[in-house]
Amino acid sequence: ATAALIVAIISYLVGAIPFGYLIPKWCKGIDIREHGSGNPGATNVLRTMGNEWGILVLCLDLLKGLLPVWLLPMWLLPSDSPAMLHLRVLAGVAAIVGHMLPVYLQFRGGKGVATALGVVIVLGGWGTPVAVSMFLITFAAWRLVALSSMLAVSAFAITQLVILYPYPSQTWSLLGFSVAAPLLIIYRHRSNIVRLWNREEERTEIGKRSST
Ligand code: NKO
Repeated sequence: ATAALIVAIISYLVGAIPFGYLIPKWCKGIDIREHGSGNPGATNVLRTMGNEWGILVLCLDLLKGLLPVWLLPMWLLPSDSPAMLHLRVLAGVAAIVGHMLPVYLQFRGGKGVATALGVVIVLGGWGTPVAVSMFLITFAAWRLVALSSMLAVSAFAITQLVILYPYPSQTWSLLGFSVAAPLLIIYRHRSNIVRLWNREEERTEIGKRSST
């Protein structure tokens, strides 16, 4: 129980580091909240500052999910502990919630896609390659990052459900995560859903830069 509390707090604080806000502020003096979609995420940084900056934020936000899930449970539990999976899931949820609701930014954070990708790279399972493939194929077709993100997390949830459902007693935490994280991420995209519905969502062209 103590290990769980330590993991939850540290993962939250790591997830809450708002790289999508800090990188534009530190490197160019830009307040990302006043540009593009206003979202402090990789897509909006790419849209506002260019490809290389977007990729930098993507990598940093991904590490916020990957490192806590990978390292903290490994340090705190013996490697054969049956609680390992549950502690990893807890770390993942805390990091994603930290990204979405960061203390450092009055709880106005990002949408959690890049951080969730970092989490599921460690948690593993077939959902991850399926989600990444779904993202790449639909992005190639439509260039709408928010739509591709929502389709990717939906594909993740469905794949994980189909694969884990026969083993509910060992994998209940991962099963719960696999449904809850995509729902949270889609909920964070509600402004994008309205724009997509009204055909106002901006397409993201890799290589071009919109007005700053
Ligand atoms: O500014 O509102 P915006 O257009 O920026 O941004 C919408 C966008 C916000 O997300 C991001 C991060 C972009 C990351 C792109 C790489 C995603 C690769 C595949 C994701 C699979 C995740 C699976 C997680 C399962 C829980 O959407």
